[in-house]
Amino acid sequence: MTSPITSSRQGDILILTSDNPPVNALGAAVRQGLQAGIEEARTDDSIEAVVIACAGKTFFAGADITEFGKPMQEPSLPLLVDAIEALDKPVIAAIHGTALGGGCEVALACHYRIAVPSAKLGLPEVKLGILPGAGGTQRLPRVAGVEFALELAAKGDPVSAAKAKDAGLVDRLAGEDSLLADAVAYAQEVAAARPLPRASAKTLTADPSVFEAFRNTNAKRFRGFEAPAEIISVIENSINKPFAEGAALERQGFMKLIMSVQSAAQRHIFFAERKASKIDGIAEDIALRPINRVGVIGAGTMGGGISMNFLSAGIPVTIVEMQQEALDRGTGVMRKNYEGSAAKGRIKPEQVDQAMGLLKPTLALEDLADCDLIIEAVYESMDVKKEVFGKLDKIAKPGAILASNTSYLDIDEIAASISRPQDVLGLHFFSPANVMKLLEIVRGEKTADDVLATAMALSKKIKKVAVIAGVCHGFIGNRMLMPRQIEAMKLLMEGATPEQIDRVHVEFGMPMGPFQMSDLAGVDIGWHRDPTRIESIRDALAAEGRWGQKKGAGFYDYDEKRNPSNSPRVAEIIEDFRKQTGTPQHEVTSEEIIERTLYPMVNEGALILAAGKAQRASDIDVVWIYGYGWPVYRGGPMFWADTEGLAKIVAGLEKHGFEVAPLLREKAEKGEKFNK
Ligand code: TC6
Repeated sequence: MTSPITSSRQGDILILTSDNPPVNALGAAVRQGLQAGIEEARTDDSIEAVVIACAGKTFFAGADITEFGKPMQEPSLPLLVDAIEALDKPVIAAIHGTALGGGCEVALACHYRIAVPSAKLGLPEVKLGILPGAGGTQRLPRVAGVEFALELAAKGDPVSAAKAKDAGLVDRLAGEDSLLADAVAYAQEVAAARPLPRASAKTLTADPSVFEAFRNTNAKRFRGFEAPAEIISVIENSINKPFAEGAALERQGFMKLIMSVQSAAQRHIFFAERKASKIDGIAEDIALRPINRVGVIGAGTMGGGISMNFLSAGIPVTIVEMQQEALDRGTGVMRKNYEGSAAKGRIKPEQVDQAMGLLKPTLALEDLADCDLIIEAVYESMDVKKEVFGKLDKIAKPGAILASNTSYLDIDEIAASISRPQDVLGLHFFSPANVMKLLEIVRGEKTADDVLATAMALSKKIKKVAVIAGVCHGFIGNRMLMPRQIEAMKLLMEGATPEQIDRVHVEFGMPMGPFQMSDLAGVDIGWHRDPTRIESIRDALAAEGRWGQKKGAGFYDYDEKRNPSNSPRVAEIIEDFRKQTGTPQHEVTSEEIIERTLYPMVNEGALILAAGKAQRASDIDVVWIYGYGWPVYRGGPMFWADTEGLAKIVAGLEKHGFEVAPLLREKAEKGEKFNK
């Protein structure tokens, strides 16, 4: 087998180039090739310095994650980076694309680092539930300071080459198109310089208060995760110690984390997210429909948020409303949102006008005639949606994709009501649509393959994580949410309190529990259709104007800053309902809450899977991670069920009288898992 590493010479400079598409992951063959190259440099007296570079779109983007959990082939990455650093001739890392994880650690082991301005550097291991295990926790703080290292390694977000240079992680910026030439020139310049700047030779020092301050500032972000805490403590415990001692602590931490369920869960999601974009039965190279202008019907919260996704990606949007006032209000909110992002430094000030300049507000539906994709975000009613689609059928140009943002309604029924069902699909954005990463792409019975593939490709352009869902009530996410909400209400009736149920969910790792979610979304949803009806606790709250956060009262009371507190009035309402219905009371435990609210979600997931409404179990996990904030360290509901044991889930469901989904039972009996 040919090595992915080629060695070539420019005068007395040895150039080692890796070509291991797609991302130059540091798999065994790459490590072996690099080791051989370093050995060549060590033994060949005519070589004065070495440049390590990569072909293709990026510098090494990390260790090869697919090798984790398998027997390690020599040389290990820690051994390789130590060998690079130990070479008695200068080694220069020539960085483009992304130098991530093990790739960044290779760069840190090099004596000099030169990068193109567009490059990014980072230690994202924490996002896979592990820590930089090839000296990264030790070399980075020595090179760029403890605070910078904590930011990079414990949070995992990469930095630009310019920031890396300011911090000392990059020594020099190259021309965008002359990286190799600049790196070789750099190598010639430093070829004779001694002593070689070795990161490991420096002493790691820091003010001890830095660590506590960092933990406190990021407590919310790190809640529930094991890896950030381990990374911080490895760096903290290495202060004033020789490199070898710190490296040994790092190794211990790495071995502990790589075996953890959290890391398995996070790695599962890494691959699940990428797998979700593959559509079964559709060739990856299918010709896509061009999308040069998008139409959005409805300038409310949803329509505005949806539009912003396209504007931010540079795609012009025509937005339609029925009344001038609503149109002005909607576009005003969009501008305010952009201005808010600019004030927080998330976008550049000039990007506000750039994005808004791509927006064409109008009151005329006919103005959508030149749009390639039209998304309706109007009132959630089948009659209203059909009326809108009927009009679009006449207005839209041939081949335009017609999408509904419905959360529940039957896409096939909408499609069947017009003359071009093949162009219809669901694009279910999650609120706030400009923020939430998830997009459910709903595949109708007649949706054309190229329509689906175009939507998937577009989702990447607007930086969404998209999942294909089949037509069913609530699609994947909301369909699974329903049994959870129903059980949570039943538990209230049987003796639990909203705060108890919410607490169990938050302790599990969810951003909020079922009642906090109701208060955020609106307790009054669905109630306005018949405000005289008071058949449930929800109805009673809505009838009293307790519509949730927007009214300062829902399942909780809220102060002006929206801080919640327990509501004596809600307790009374619950008690009244318990008495009226004569519901037997018992003491509800945390275990029962988990079994009765989360197990039925897994059960529903199994039904969805068996009915082909999700392509794969991992897609369901992706929906819950990106649409509802399921803790990524638990890998999504189906992965979590696998780790709990499917037999345990089945037993729990049976104990509480649920009908077990046949697929779940079958897998439990065979000892199988949803995710292999
Ligand atoms: C580490 O380094 C630990 C070190 C310590 C050791 C002791 N390995 O994301 P894309 C695949 S941990 C294997 O769509 P992009 C990916 O699955 C690692 N495979 O591309 C996909 O395969 P598919 C630390 C990998 O241009 C294909 O490459 N590093 C790896 O949108 C394309 O990926 C990271 O965590 C990998 N490391 O983004 C970085 N990376 O085509 C992880 C990617 O079969 N990678 N693949 O579906 C990324 O963040 C992004 O891939 C990217 C490129 C920004 C490099």
